[in-house]
Order: sequence, then structure tokens, then C-alpha cells
Amino acid sequence: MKGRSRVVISLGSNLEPRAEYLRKAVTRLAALPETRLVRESRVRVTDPVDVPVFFKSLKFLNQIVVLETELDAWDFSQAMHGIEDDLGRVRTMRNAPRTIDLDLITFGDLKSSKPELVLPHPRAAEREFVMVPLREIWLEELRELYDRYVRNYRDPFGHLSRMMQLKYDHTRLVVENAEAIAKAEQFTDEECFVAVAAALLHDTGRYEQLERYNTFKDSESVDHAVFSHDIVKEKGWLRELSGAQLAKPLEAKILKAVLYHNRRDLPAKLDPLTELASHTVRDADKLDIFRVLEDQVAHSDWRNDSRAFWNLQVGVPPNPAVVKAIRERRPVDYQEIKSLSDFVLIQVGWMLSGLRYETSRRLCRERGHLDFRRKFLREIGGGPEADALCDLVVF
Ligand code: PH2
Ligand code: MG
Ligand code: MG
Repeated sequence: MKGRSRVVISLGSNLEPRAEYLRKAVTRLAALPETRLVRESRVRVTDPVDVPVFFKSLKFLNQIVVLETELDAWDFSQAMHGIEDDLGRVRTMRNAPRTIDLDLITFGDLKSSKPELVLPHPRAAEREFVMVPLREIWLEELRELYDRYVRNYRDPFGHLSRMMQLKYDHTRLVVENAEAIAKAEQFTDEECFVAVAAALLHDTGRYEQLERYNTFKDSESVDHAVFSHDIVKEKGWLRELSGAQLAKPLEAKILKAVLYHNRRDLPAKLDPLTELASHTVRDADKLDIFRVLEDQVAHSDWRNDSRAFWNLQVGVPPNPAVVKAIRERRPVDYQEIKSLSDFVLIQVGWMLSGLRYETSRRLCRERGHLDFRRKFLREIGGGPEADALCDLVVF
């Protein structure tokens, strides 16, 4: 049977000139009949894994490439071995130093347990020199899938409406916040991938929400987190990644982090990776919502136009229920928002007890979000209670 298959290959070399061997192998793979190069990861220097002690000093260069081919798996793997031979690969003991090693990681969605060709590669999932560059490709593919989806909402000139552009910019900044948290908190590469993927996808439903209901207010339309979750799941983006069989265990975790991102409370007892991704998206989202309020204050005529903040009342003291919850470091129900002061105080509450990571609190401090709210609350009549709540925040 013929047809086109997406192929993921891991390349490795620990004999000089290593970079040249990788380069030549990629060129040879791309030139195979009925085959084209789709993507390549960066080349990384990696420590040897599971090699005989006397070769431990030889670092590897590793890379992942994705190809599309009409060849079948058997012919393709034979062709790969031919390339290894041509590039001077000498087969002695297992895992001996090599000019080039080409490993078939996945071939379409083929599963095989033939001893000469096991697919997906049985050790791929445990080998970070395979998974790190593969996750790099996954993130690139997800960004493209997301952008292609958003293109549906652009006008013939490629422009989004102002409201949609705000969400597009917000998403980009939430992704950047998630990356900053992942880096500073020293997440593993897998943790980083799950958290950043969830950040990218968290507001996917916003465009369709605005298109259908002409509002971003969930209470007047749909829960946008549920909507985002359903769209990403239905589109199957995480199932069409290259080597998707290896991403399978992560799909549900990413989807859950999207689903939970706007909940007042996270469900108890999540698996650790889902919990980490959820907390990261929630922190990253809040950090950018701080920016959004400040933007709105700077660029709207809120003193004269009450619509700037959804007609919330200005100049009235905060709702005691809101003050009490924040003082007790409890999350506030959004139904308790009666005035603009309440709305702003909820964000002060996030600073007190709503940010999970130390890095998020540091970013909040560095960006001056507390001082902005202290001053703004004085302008909108937050009164002494608002001041006192701001004083409780010690980063
Ligand atoms: N390949 C191996 C064994 N160990 N370690 C690294 N870092 N990179 C490799 O490509 C590699 C390895 C066997 O193929
Ligand atoms: Mg190998
Ligand atoms: Mg959201």
C-alpha cells in the first residue's frame, strides 16, 4: 500500500567532524526518492547516555528532522542504513562511537514490534537527546496551527479586529510569561513544553466567542476556557504533531490546563504535570491581566466614560465581602464585584495569595503592578480599606 507518511528521525554523532556528519546526513535524507524535508530542530550538544565508560568523554551532537515520504517503512530504514554506511559508520560493539547514527523514531502512526524495526522507537520516550529537540518541533508546529486558525478571523488585508488583536497580543505575552516562569523555576524540558503549550492554547476560544456573541463576557456567552478546550480537542492539534504517538500522554494534561485556567479554584488532586501547567498558565495569565488593566486606564477616558470599565461604579467604597475574602487570603467570587474598586482589589488579592510561583511574584514586583493599583485605588475611591489591603502585600 502506498501513501505519504510523516517520519521523525533522530540524528547523533560523537566523532569529528560531528556537525558536518549531521549536515551531510540531513542532505542525503532530504534527497531520498519521493521524500522531502519538512522540519529540522536545532543541533544540540548532549552528554552521552548509556555508552561504554571508555567513551564517556565524547559528547554528542543530536538533532531531530521530520520528513515526508512515499517510501514504506522498510525501504526507508534500509535507505537510512545506506546513508550511515556511506558516511563511514563502522559497526563494532553496541553504542560504540559513530560518525553518524540515524534512528527511526516514528513512521506515520505505524506500530511495529518486528525485532529489526520496532516502532515507535522503544527508548525514544526516555531519551532526552531525542525528546528535547522533538518538543522544540512540537511547539513550533503548535504555534503554526494556532496562527493558521487565527487567520480565519483576519480580514482580506490580514488584520484582526481591535478586540481580537488584543487577545492575540495577550496570548503572546502569556506565553512569554510562562516561558519566564519555566526558566526561573527550573522546570524540566517536558514541564516547560506542557506549560508553554497550555499558555499558547489557553484563550483559543476567544475569537469564536467574539464572532458568535460579540462579547468577551463569559456570563453573557460561553465559558471561554471550556470553549478553548473543546476547540483544541476537536481540531486534534495535539494528535497531528510530528511523532504524535510520543505526545499522546501529554494531550490530556495540556487540555486540562486550558480547561482550568479561569476557574476560581483548581480541582483537588491533579497529576503533578497537569497541576504545574495549570498553575503556570494561571500565573502567566494574571501577570498579563495586570498589564491589560494598566493599558486600559492609560488609553481610555474612564473618568468621563463609565463604559471603559463595564459601567462599574467609581467612587464607592469596596464591597465588605471582597475586603474580607482578600484579607483572609481567600479567592474572591467574581459575582461579588460591585464597583471598580472591587475589581481592582481582586487583583491585589492575586498578589497576596493568587500567584503560585515566587517568580510570578518577582515579576509582579519588578513591573510595579502593586504601586499602580495603590495609586489607582486612591483615585477611584477605594478608601482606607483598599490602602490597608495594598499594605498587606509583601513580595
Ligand atoms: N546514542 C546512543 C547512546 N547514547 N547519547 C547521546 N547523548 N546521544 C546519542 O545520540 C546517543 C547516546 C545510541 O544510539
Ligand atoms: Mg541511536
Ligand atoms: Mg482566558
